[in-house]
Order: sequence, then C-alpha cells, then structure tokens
Amino acid sequence: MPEPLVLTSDAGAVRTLSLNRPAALNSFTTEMHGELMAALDLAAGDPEVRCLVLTGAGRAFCAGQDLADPSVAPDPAPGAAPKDLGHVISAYYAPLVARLRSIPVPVVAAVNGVAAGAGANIALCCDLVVAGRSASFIQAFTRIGLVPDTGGTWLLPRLVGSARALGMAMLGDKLPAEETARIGLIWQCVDDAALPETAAALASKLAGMPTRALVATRQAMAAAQDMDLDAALAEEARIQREMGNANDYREGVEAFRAKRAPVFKDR
Ligand code: T3D
Repeated sequence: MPEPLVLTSDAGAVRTLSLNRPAALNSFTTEMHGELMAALDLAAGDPEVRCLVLTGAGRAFCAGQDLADPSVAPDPAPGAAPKDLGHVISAYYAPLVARLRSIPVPVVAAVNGVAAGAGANIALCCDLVVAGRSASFIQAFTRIGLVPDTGGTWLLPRLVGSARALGMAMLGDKLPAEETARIGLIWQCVDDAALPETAAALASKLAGMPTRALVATRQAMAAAQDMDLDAALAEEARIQREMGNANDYREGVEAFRAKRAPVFKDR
C-alpha cells in the first residue's frame, strides 16, 4: 500500500489533516489534491467533526505546486507546447479554495514550516492561522514568472492592505512567521514546540463553540468586503434571523441565564 498523501487523525471533535509528501516539502501533485479534497468532503459530511486542523508532515507546511510534476512543468524540448496552467488552477486550486472557504466547520492552519506559493495561500484561506516561529510565508509565484493564485490576489490585499500585498507578491521574499503575525497576515506565531498544543487548544475551543454561527461569521465577513455599509447591515439582519431560529442560540441564552456552560450541537 502506498503511503497516504494526506494523513487523518481525530481527537474528540477535532480532525487533523496532514499533507504528507515531506521529501518534496508537501508540494501538490494531482494525487495529493484528490486525497485532500476527499478528506475535506469526508470531514464536511461527518457530523462528529466540529473543527479541522490543516498541517504538514515533516519540516514544511507546503511548498505549493510540485514543480517536478511533468504534467505541469514546462517541457524543455525546443518548440514543446506550453502546459495549460489555467487548467491546473481551475481544476485543482480554485475548487480547493472554494471547499476550504465553504466547509461547514471552522478550519485552523497549523503552519509548521515554510508555506510557499499555493501552499501559503492555502494556509491563509483557513479561518485561523497559527504558525511556529521557524515557519515562513513566501509568495513564490513571481520567482518563477507567475502571478499569485489560490486566492492570493483576493486574500492578500484584504488581509494586509494593497501596499503590503503588492510588496509580498511582487518581491516574493520570505516573510518570517513572527513578521506575518505582526502585520496581521496570520492570527498567531508561537514557539515551534508549542505549535501542536496551541493549534489543538484553538481547535478544541472552536469545536465547542456554535459551529453554524462560526461558519456564518466567515461567510458574512467575506461577503461584506464587497458591500457598502447599508448592504452589510441588511445582510447581518438576514443572517441573524437565521441564527435566531437555530437551537444553538436558544442554548446559548439559556446557558447564560442558568450560569452554566453551553452545549452547542448545531452544525
Ligand atoms: O501549475 C502551476 O505551476 C500553477 C500553479 C502554481 C501554484 C504554485 O504554488 S506556484 C509556486 C510553486 N512553489 C515554489 O515555487 C516553491 C519552490 N520551493 C522553494 O522555493 C524552496 O524549496 C522553499 C523556499 C519552499 C524551501 O527551501 P529549502 O531550502 O528549505 O528547501 P529545498 O532544499 O529547496 O527543498 C527541499 C526538497 O523539496 C528539494 O528536493 P531534493 O533536492 O531534496 O530532492 C526540493 O526540490 C523539493 N521541493 C521544494 N519545493 C518543491 C519541491 N519539489 C517540487 N516542487 C516544489 N514546489
């Protein structure tokens, strides 16, 4: 049996998915895309899973596209036809971003080492990003003549403003995790040794929270970026009406009034 390219482990209601091609810094092949999507679909459909952690096996989080993949890398033969990278993005990376942004549970990225190219933007697509101090983020695209993909053009200016987004994307420099936390690109930078327990604690906390409200918060904040204030206020009213009809709201208020811990169950 070949080694799985995505490892799955459960601890209570938290499922951890680890990208598992450490010799190539967990860079993406089509097979790894397939295994990751299947694992995300399984988690989305499993009512016992209330939070996901995405991380990498070995010393890296993910180095983006596997540049040794012959179906993607340019053929050095003179006159060889160029590969259709648009297809690679539309068939693999765009659906992965859409899945991560719509999955019905919160997602924590535990960035354990370098996150480059699509690997960086996959981490940044997650709801909370926590990184070990030795980790780094590289918008590696321009280094090889490409533009940011995997949601980078949308995410980066929203996370850190267009001046920093353009600097990161055009220069392609390695940003240490500590600096990314300082500029608000990620949620938190912790000592390497503390990363697993920090990510687990964050995920466990999120797993005990009202899942539906967390996911609606992700969606509402993303949608509001393209709205004026009046539209955002109207959207908040629409979503809050939905939340008000859910069991978790009743449970949250009852628990508050009874001075006990709430037990949220909606998903
Ligand atoms: O289809 C398309 O191309 C469109 C989609 C694009 C999406 C993208 O993600 S484009 C960006 C692709 N990624 C990169 O350009 C990053 C390439 N990697 C690096 O720049 C460096 O490896 C790192 C900065 C990430 C880490 O550097 P370092 O010094 O810590 O490690 P290393 O020695 O460079 O790499 C270790 C091994 O991993 C090495 O293999 P070896 O020599 O030990 O057998 C290296 O070749 C391999 N590796 C690292 N990144 C990739 C990779 N192999 C294939 N693809 C990679 N992306």
